[in-house]
Amino acid sequence: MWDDISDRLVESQKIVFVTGAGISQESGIPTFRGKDGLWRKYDPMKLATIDAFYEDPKLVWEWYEERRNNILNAKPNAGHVTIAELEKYRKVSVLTQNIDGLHQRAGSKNVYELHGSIVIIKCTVCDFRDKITSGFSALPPLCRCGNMLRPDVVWFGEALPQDVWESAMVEASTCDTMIIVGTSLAVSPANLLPVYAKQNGATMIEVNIEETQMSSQMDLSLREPAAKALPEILGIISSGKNG
Ligand code: BJW
Ligand code: ZN
Repeated sequence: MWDDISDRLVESQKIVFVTGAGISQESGIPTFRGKDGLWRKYDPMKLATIDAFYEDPKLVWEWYEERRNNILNAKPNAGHVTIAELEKYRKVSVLTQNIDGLHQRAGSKNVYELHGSIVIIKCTVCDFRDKITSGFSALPPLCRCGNMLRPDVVWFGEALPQDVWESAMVEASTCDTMIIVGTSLAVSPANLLPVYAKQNGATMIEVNIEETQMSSQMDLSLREPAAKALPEILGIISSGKNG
């Protein structure tokens, strides 16, 4: 299996990564679904929708402040660093559902944040939008215009940023290799990106400790943590050798 795939990896010109919470798990950031996932402890509909926000903005903000604090203290792991390193060898882009900014902090240049960013804060009414890394003394924080601020992330029922989504569709449809890392592929429309790549005939590789709903369509599934599997892939590409 590896023999065939390593040939194709060595020949690849454009690699697109689709990443999810699993890649940051080894940086100490919890995933959403699965054994220790956030949605085991919290109800997504009470925290990650606009209705929930207006219902109890303080509760939603407390949850985000705790996560912002954890994320700002987290460091990219070998998975993120390997993807950034691959840019030395191939054309690489990263379509991430993560809001933690760890790909950029690891050095990746072409990162598309499908679900926004937890460090960007925007006003619910006016066009204020800025990067804010310090904590807020009162929750919910208010904008200079007097209305509530919110994290610039995409909640359920909200559209993805249109320019990011359009670029992501183009990237997915034009790659020769797609590597899907640490995502359950349970959330749409991000879970369509592998479908676009597959339709374009891309080599499909999945890195996930568990099976996903697209596992059967993969050319290779690596059932290993991202920080272990991605350096193996880099090793094959950078050496230009098979196996
Ligand atoms: C490892 C590992 C290791 C662990 N190494 N692997 C019914 C009702 C309402 C809505 C819908 C509905 N049916 C469908 C919808 C649409 C909805 C949706 O898909 N819902 C499904 C859950 C059913 N989607 C939306 O609402 C989206 N918007 C939309 O569709 O808009 C339409 C529209 C169009 C036009 C106008 C208006 C609207 C928006 C989706 C937004 C998702 N937001 C969140 C929260 C972001 C903010 C925040 O973080 O606070 O995004 S939810 C959460 O899920 C987060 C993630 O990005 C996303 C995906 O999760 P991910 O990354 O896959 O993580 P997990 O935990 O699921 O998986 C981790 C994986 O890693 C696992 O497989 C592990 O095995 C693996 N793993 N450790 C390798 N070390
Ligand atoms: Zn405002």
